[in-house]
Amino acid sequence: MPGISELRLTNLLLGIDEDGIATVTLNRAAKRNALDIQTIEELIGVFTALPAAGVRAVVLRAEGPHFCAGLDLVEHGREKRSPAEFMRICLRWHEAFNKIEYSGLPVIAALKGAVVGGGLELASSVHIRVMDETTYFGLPEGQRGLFTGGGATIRVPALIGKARMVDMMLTGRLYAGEEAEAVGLAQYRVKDSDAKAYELARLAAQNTPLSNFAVCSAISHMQNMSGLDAAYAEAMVAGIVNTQEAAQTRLDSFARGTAVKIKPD
Ligand code: 1HE
Repeated sequence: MPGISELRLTNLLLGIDEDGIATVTLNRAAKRNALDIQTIEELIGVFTALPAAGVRAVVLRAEGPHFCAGLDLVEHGREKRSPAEFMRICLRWHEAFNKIEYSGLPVIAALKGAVVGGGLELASSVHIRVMDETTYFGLPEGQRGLFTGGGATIRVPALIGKARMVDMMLTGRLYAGEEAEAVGLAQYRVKDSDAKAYELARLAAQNTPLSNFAVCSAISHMQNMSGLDAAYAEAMVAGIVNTQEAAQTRLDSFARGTAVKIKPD
């Protein structure tokens, strides 16, 4: 498994600051950050290496005015892929987006402009989505003679429900602004999505890494289980997380009355 320093990136930019906040930037603005196979392979490499690199939270952002225009339609049209070839490509997309969702690291996406098709599939794999006033969401696959292949059929209904996803794909309906936030496509709607994403990443980074690992992997795994199995798995995870050494100072400070109280401002 290549470490961070061995990654050769052309379509992504990667930085890690002194607080362990990583920034992954989609860097194909001239192509509206369309996802070609090179970008997918780079996402797999980056999100494989980040958990082992002492990172505490990740901001996923984009260069240019659009977050991501989805599948690279030009590459796809040019390559004239067979069904088997495209199925294998979809499996690489799943690998990339599963690496994000199950990474154990909080991944916060700073959205803007188009978040469409595969761009929405990518955005729906992160843990917190922050949109700005330019952000809009769509699934134009139906209009392009295509179908989703990067996990949208699982993740998008989990956010907004099956009926809304079907409508988006059949009619090309776009969601933006207050409506997009209200249906659940983003948890935050702000003026500057980059700034808010970093603020949230810094907050999440204050939690113990083991708690964040559980939040950013166990909850997703549990959604795939029966209720009975999920409850059992929850008890197992809590057994490990809630007895961790790193929590002791936090418990002690609560007992002394010096811990922060959980109240609205
Ligand atoms: C692209 C792509 C792309 C732009 N693949 N090259 N996704 C879509 O159906 C969305 C397609 N894109 C658009 O509708 C528009 O480009 C945008 C609304 C996102 C932006 O519009 P605009 O006017 O700012 O840019 P543009 O002039 O359309 O595009 C600028 C360049 O980016 C241009 O290349 P150039 O070499 O002519 O300058 C475009 O060709 C290129 N570009 N979007 C390739 N998507 C696993 S299955 C998933 C299935 C899907 O994702 S379907 C959804 C596909």
